[in-house]
Amino acid sequence: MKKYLNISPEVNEALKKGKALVALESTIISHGMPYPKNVETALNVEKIIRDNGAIPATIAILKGVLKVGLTKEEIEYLGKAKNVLKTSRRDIPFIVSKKSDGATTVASTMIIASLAGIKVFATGGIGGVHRGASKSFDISADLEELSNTDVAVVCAGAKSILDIGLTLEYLETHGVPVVGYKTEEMPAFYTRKSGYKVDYTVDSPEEIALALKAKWDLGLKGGMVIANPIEEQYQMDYDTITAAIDKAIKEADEKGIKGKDSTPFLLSKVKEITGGDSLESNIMLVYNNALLGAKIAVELQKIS
Ligand code: PSU
Ligand code: MN
Repeated sequence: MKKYLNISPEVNEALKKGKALVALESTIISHGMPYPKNVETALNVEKIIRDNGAIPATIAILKGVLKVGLTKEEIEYLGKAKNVLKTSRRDIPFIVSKKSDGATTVASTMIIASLAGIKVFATGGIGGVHRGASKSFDISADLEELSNTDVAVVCAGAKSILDIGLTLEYLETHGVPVVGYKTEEMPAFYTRKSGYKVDYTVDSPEEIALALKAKWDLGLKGGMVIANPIEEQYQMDYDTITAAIDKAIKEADEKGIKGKDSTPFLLSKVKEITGGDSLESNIMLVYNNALLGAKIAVELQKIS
């Protein structure tokens, strides 16, 4: 394992001393937001986590090495690079063997976090069952990972580029709890409402930590989706975002965009159509998730 995994000195020390840690993904940097906002956001997220008593561990694959805890320079590099590959579970073997650079998705970040011993991960949104999946079979590997790998994922729900109802069904089948933080409704990333209910509502980070401990103590493998709605003042107008997403999906269909290109294409189209408003909401919800992730990591550390 040592040959493949490189843990930064700071993260290593935190692991040794039993400090709270929060993993962070890198596809959000390379494919989720434009430069320089992506780098600025990634660095602010790390600061929020530190300010709330935990150590951040941004994860990526650089020259074939699984890196846990990127330096500022490495984050800057990923933010600017054009040839970094979006890396999910199936891509890891080749990114490693070819010594390439890979930005990690939710799925691969969970895998690497778990290898390092990190249990809490904060991001923006998870992948899910795409609209029209009954024909395309496009279901994100993130969902399969959530059913297998013991890492809790704090997100702002799932974007309605996905079929949120089918995503929840899939998670139920695979035994992944979907928990709403101070909400009974599954948030839809840019908006607090989706029309779908979460399985459980929790009102404190401590409650989440207790449920995670129980799950893993009992050997119930897999993660948990902690759905943390975007703050009221930053959410987008429901009709505006719905129209933008519908338009983006139509364009993707017309252009025949499929597979791993689908999510990045839809994200950037929505951003373009909303004239950057969606980017501002996106950034604010990531900060909100970083804050909650740090609090959960601190609570989990107290009881483990
Ligand atoms: N959803 C977002 N923003 C993102 C992603 C999803 O709102 O940046 C990224 C994450 O890295 C996620 C990946 O793991 O897209 C899912 O891609 P796919 O649907 O191809 O599995
Ligand atoms: Mn897909």
